[in-house]
Amino acid sequence: MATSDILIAVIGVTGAGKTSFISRATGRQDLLIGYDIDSCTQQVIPVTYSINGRTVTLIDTPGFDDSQRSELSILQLVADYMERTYAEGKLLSGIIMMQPLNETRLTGSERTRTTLFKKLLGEDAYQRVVIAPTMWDHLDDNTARLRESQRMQREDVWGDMVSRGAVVVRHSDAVQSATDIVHRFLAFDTTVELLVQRELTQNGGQLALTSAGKHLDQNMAATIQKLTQQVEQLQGSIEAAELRGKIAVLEAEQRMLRERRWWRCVVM
Ligand SMILES: Nc1nc2c(ncn2[C@@H]2O[C@H](COP(=O)(O)OP(=O)(O)OP(=O)(O)O)[C@@H](O)[C@H]2O)c(=O)[nH]1
Ligand SMILES: [Mg+2]
Repeated sequence: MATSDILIAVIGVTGAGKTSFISRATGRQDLLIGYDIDSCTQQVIPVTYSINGRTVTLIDTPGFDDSQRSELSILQLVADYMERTYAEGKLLSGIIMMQPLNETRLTGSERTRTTLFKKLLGEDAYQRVVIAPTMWDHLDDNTARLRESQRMQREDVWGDMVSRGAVVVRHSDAVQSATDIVHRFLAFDTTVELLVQRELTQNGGQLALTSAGKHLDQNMAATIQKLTQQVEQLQGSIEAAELRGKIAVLEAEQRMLRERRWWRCVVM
């Protein structure tokens, strides 16, 4: 679809620097940026501004790995917003996927989250993805390069995205860096559909039947299984009781994902 307005989704784990990036790009000082370990952005928030007479909207999203809300509620928020805007004919020009590089190792949680993002986007959208590593300002250049190339070489991280056209562009937390990244999308005069948008439209809005929903379901099942094994080993202890509580919460969420087709978060 041809477009004059530019719509860009900004996704990434909590604390990746999504809201800071949008603040740098737009000059907005009133956006809620996190200064402690708790995740900050709680809603999908579109921030609109103008570049050379063109309307640009950067869509801020709550980060997964949220310290206050479940992955399900965040996925539902993002999926709802994408489904609703898709139905209104507001399609994306592209996606900025932010990833902090400050972890010493490539963690299982980063790989799982990256897979969830890929399931949301779908392979056809990779050519419109800018992967923006952040938090490398405290690293020496060699370390930053090493962490980037490790992720680019692995198919289960950025490798498959890069081979299908995604580009990796470091963001330095500076205005110029944010502006340069946004300007990349101005060159596109067509839009892109996300896999989750197509799937939700085709299946009548059932998140559980989307690729991202199925991936989350599998993750929850694997976590429940792991916790159940731990409970068996810790029988009778206080820790076992705590783990049983976690299992009960996860099982309830899994039921919610599978059964409550009508369950929706309200997005203003
Ligand atoms: N060193 C460094 N700090 C950054 C960078 N970008 C953001 N920060 C800091 O990281 C913290 C989290 O930034 P946010 O912009 O709130 O992160 P977010 O991705 O919006 O997080 P959620 O809203 O929780 O999903 C803030 O203290 C920022 O000042 C960066 O590139 N380098
Ligand atoms: Mg934020």
